[in-house]
Amino acid sequence: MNYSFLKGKHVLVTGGAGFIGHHLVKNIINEKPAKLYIIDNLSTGLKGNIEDIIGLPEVEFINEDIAKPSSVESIQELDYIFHLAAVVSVPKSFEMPFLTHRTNESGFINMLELARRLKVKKLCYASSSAVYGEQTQMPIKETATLNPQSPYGLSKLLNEQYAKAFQEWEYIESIGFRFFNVFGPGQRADSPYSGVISIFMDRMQKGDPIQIFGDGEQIRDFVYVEDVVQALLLGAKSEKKFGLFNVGSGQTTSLNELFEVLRNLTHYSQEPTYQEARKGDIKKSSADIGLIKEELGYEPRFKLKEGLVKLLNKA
Ligand code: UD2
Repeated sequence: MNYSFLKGKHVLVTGGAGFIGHHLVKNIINEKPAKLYIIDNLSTGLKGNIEDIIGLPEVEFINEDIAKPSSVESIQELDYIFHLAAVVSVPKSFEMPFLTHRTNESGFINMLELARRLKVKKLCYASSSAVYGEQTQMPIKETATLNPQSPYGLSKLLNEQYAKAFQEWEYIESIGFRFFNVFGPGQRADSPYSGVISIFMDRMQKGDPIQIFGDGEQIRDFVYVEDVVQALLLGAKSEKKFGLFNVGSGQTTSLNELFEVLRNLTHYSQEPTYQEARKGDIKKSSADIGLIKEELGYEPRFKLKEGLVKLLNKA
């Protein structure tokens, strides 16, 4: 893909030390932007993810909380915002609804104000499949009736509504991406809030026991992180003034199937233990990716197994 539109531009990535963010930052740097700002308060992101990038003369790392207006005060010129900083876990959002609200909603409004102040060309931001909640029709299209079932899902829905309103009121152009289950290298495995693939992979490699919450028949669309980066960059490049798109692989896998694939890849010999489903856990989550393919030219490049092999080899 050609993302040379970023050459010589001023770009901000929030959450740039995080899982998706550091992959995005590496892709952006290759396009030779004039300036790349990275804001991250390192609450879940790791400075080590971007250590080599922080040293570059065109990069400015701002170790700040995105919900504070002061975090962006020093920025005086900007073409694109990629806003990924957020509380990203459904269980954590139940435990800490205020923190989720503050980070995800105040942080988003801070980005809208910044986009307005500096007349940014496009605000590309992480929404989530969590805006859908439990749905009956699979795969899920963007036109589905939204039904968030966690403080996290609610916060992302509010982001989308603000984005829509600010396009009408203030002419701010934005594209929101409803990420399904993103996986890949650099996703942390060391917290109960980590993604299931990173947890399973880590435990299998260490020979530790694995828990499956619920009956394991819940289905997910697991999308490789480089495909998510592709979607974000296509969004920034697009002429669309407003958009909301699913970002997935277009394929679904049950947790039991995932366990088997990973078990074979890692030669893990133990059986999982089944435990009660987690609060807010969605049974079926399957992405229809027709719209993003058609409108942005998105084409996922990694099937689940390929992505898992890359992850295993830490590509
Ligand atoms: C994903 C997103 C979340 C939000 C949500 C929307 C990730 C990491 N999280 O949450 O941000 O967008 O979708 O619905 O992509 N599980 C186990 N054992 C474990 C860990 C997890 O069985 O040790 C189960 C978990 O209960 C769930 C499934 O695996 O049914 C996937 O869990 P997850 O935390 O990776 O992602 P999910 O779908 O809850």
